[in-house]
Amino acid sequence: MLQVAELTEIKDFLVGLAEEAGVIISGKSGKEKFDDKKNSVDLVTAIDKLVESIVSEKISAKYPNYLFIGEETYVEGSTKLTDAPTFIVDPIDGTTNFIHNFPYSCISLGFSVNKEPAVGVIYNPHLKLMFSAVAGQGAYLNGTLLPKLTEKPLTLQGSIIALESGSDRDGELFDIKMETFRSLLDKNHGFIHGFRSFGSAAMNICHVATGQLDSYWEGGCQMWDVCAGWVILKETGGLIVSGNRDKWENSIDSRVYLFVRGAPQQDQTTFVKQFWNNVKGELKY
Ligand code: LIP
Repeated sequence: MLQVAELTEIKDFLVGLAEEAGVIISGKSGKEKFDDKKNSVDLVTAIDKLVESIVSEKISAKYPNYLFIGEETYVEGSTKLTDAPTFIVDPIDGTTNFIHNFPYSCISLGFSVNKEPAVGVIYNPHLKLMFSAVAGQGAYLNGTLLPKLTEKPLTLQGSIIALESGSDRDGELFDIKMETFRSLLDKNHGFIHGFRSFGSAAMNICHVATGQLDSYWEGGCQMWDVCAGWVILKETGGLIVSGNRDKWENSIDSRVYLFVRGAPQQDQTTFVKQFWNNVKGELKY
């Protein structure tokens, strides 16, 4: 069992790494050629790979006994998340934003133990937003403790929710997402105040943690997109359930998520049930 002191040291180390990576990310934003991954809206640049390589090397040098999973070296069907202490890293979350020089790309540095996020650091170098958390020790934005939002009322209709199209743009997954979006906005169904789509899972989760967003729903993103934000959100009283109906338990590698800001527990429960009533099918990955 890792002690708080070691987890805090890991957090501090990751903050330094994030700042180093941030210089590269902000300096190269909007200037890089890109390649397709699974299709022409699932993109990667040489900087994604460079930042992951730098981060991986420094982490492995300092913590040789812990494992590393990164977006750009992950091998589908081969790389497995285990209970072992593991760094889970997205070198540039919001790569499409990075390519377009839209200031919502960030580095997301997570650390899990027994598959539970224990440390999270997310840094947006364009907006100079450094989010960090150690499980049980609070979440911070630029060194200031973020409040637990357990008294702030929450309703579905009165919410703004982050919704992402993701990179699956045809077939059943796409149809379920579009029909769910419509139902949430429809005056005769969710009639929510609105949706936002920042193109970065990690930043979406951070804005839910601060209460600026009330919730974020996505299927298809991965453990490296959510690991760091997971612990940051939990430290502000947030709730994380499946993005599919009636699944109150979730895991960082499920690929289907509903993140809900801190609020009175009954409000969170009612919100989740009402949200699930608008989900138009089961997202399977
Ligand atoms: C992105 C996620 C986002 C998702 C995008 C993409 P990346 O991660 O943060 O939530 O909608 O499709 O997966 O690829 O920029 O690291």
